[in-house]
Amino acid sequence: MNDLQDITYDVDDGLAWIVINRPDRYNAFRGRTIDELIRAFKAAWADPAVGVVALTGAGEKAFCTGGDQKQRGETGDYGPTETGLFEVEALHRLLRDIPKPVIAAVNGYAIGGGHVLHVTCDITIAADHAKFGQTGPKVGSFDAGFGSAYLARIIGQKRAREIWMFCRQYDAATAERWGLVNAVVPMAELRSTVREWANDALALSPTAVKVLKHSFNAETEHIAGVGAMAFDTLELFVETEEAAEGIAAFNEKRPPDFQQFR
Ligand code: S0N
Repeated sequence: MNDLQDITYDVDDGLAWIVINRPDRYNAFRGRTIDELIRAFKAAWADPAVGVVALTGAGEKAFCTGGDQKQRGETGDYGPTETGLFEVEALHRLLRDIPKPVIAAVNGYAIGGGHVLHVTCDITIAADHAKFGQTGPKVGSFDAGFGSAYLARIIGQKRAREIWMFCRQYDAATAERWGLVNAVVPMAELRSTVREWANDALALSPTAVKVLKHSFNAETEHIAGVGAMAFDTLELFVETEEAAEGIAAFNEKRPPDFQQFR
């Protein structure tokens, strides 16, 4: 993998590490980041030397804080991409479809579209300082596909609705209690813990694991249809003054004022 700017990709003894490498933006993604993530996950899928994939963020502040709000404030979109499309929905599909376990190693904030990324991974292992939450209704966006409906399958309707309707942040202990993460460890042990989990998975029959992953997916596959409609709706919504108020408020470091849109 060459020409990577926003991520790094390394394979270590059967485990592919994909690292979102934009720490000055708290590992928020732009269009290019999504393109590179898609390339990396496809490379891991195609490589017979890879049996498990880990997704994490650079540094200790953030796993990923979703769409790059500074970029969005400047240009109204997430910047140029290879195809002209902003392919975050395709990335969600790929995280589900790649027939190998994907572990989110949450090394800090998993917020907004970054929270959706860990939700879509098979397993989440979090550092004990990690924070979780959605911000869409605060910043003029939403993920009404896997980010909400699949989230509710994982932690239940009441808690999923709380996350999206109140936009609070939750610590790692709460996330573990809710079943949103599989394990919580000190930051210093995050990578080694992922390595141990990967070793256990790498010892198993890849075909059995592949078929099991497809079976787990099948039960929630219909959410992709709702998600497609939701992303179409989001494209229209982000053009509105209501959405613009959310982005402007974040970039001006003030609370949004949505009163006139009620
Ligand atoms: C993570 C938070 C809670 C951290 O707060 P804290 O500790 O107070 O630090 P800050 O001072 O706020 O942040 C430190 C520096 O990092 C920058 N930064 C943080 N997050 C982002 C970001 N997402 N984009 C760009 N920069 C970011 C800060 O600006 C700050 O920099 P300096 O020091 O230079 O000021 C807090 O930072 C926070 O709440 N962040 C924003 C989280 C957020 O709202 N993310 C976006 C949520 N929405 C999405 O992800 C949806 C995108 C999407 O999927 C989509 C899909 C398809 C079609 C359209 C869309 C769409 O949305 O348009």
